[in-house]
Amino acid sequence: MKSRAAIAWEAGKPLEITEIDVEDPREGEVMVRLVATSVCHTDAYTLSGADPEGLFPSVLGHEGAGVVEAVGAGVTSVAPGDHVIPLYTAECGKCKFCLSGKTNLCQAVRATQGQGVMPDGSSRFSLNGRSLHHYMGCSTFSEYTVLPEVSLAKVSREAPMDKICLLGCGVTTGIGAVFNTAKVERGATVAVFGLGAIGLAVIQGAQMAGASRIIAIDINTDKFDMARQFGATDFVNPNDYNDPIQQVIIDQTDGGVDYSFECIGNVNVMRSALECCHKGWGESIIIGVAGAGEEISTRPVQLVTGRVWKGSAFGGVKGRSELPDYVDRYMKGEIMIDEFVTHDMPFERINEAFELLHAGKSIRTVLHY
Ligand code: NAD
Ligand code: AHE
Ligand code: ZN
Ligand code: ZN
Repeated sequence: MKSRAAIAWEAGKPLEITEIDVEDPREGEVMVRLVATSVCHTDAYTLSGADPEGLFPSVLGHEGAGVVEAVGAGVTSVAPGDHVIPLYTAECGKCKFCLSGKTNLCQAVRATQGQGVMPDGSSRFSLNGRSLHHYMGCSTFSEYTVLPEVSLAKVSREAPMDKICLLGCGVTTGIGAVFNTAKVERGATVAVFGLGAIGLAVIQGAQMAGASRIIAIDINTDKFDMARQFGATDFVNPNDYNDPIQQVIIDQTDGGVDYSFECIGNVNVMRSALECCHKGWGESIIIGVAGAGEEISTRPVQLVTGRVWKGSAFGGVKGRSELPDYVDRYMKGEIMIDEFVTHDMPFERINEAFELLHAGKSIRTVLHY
């Protein structure tokens, strides 16, 4: 199969739009025709060269939606014509992780996924005979892609793909982190660091959970209007203060917030996010992804005195069993997605989508195949 795709040849370089070859799905695999994809900051992070798992050349992209084109032997849960959302967090339902009831981090295909190949160790992508790596088990920056069956959520055919593609990462990650990881309760106070799609989705989740105060924090004040739309009640630009931002939040909240979320990927901000939590019970959730070699630190007394540091991947959501319901809730008007889409473009303009994200001018750019 020939497919339009954007190739990441090397770190820090724009993607090249070209036609690649995509092999048929093998046993347990599914070929999907993407209808829409968006660019998440994690794609930009990997393209920057900071991702220790980053491989080149590769076909990036992990926030998409499409239609099943063909299935390999033994595939039973989806069929051609089904509408699907690719999952970078698979759900096999059988591994130790899936059976634990404690995590969404299925490990069935995680090792090979990190090596940029399918579970059998080979790639389905090539250009002029040269093999290209897969990315996060999804590679949504190709019109046709191949995924393991366990990496697909089958969703309603009624839902617009150019919106529900955002449930493949950003929107689900933020809302899920609020409900599954932090378990924010009614009346709680919340601080959100970073107001991209992830931070805004956390704000949406916090409002749904009934938080009494939602403090939106960003150095780009253009993001505040959008944060207000999603339910933020307070707005803080750290650059307006001489004190460390954790002290500013502590002063504004009678000792600190009940929950904080780091949605940037900055290890210094992760520390601030922990330390602005209330003594005795405050919980800080790391969502942002930091580069190779970066480490977090704080004084142990911060934890000894009751603050809790947690992390969240894909919002703790089990994609195959839970994502169809997220789609249905969007269709019923219970989850806002449209508001995240600040730009729509043909797929060929994908490099502009990266530029807008880096410039802080977009929340999500949806690319149409
Ligand atoms: P984004 O670039 O759209 O948003 C980041 C925001 O942080 C921007 O508004 C920016 O102005 C702000 N920011 C940057 N430095 C800041 C600082 N020092 N203080 C306050 N604000 C600052 O990114 P996004 O797509 O929303 O992704 C956010 C992070 O979440 C990234 O690190 C991404 O890799 C990560 N992510 C993690 C998961 C997961 O499952 N854990 C899922 C998706 C994305
Ligand atoms: N490859 C990176 C890890 C990046 C990371 O933490 N990814 C998140 C999803 S980001 C989506 O935008 C995740 O799901 N992590 C769980 C996992 O298994 O990687 C690195 O630093 O090695
Ligand atoms: Zn993402
Ligand atoms: Zn599993």
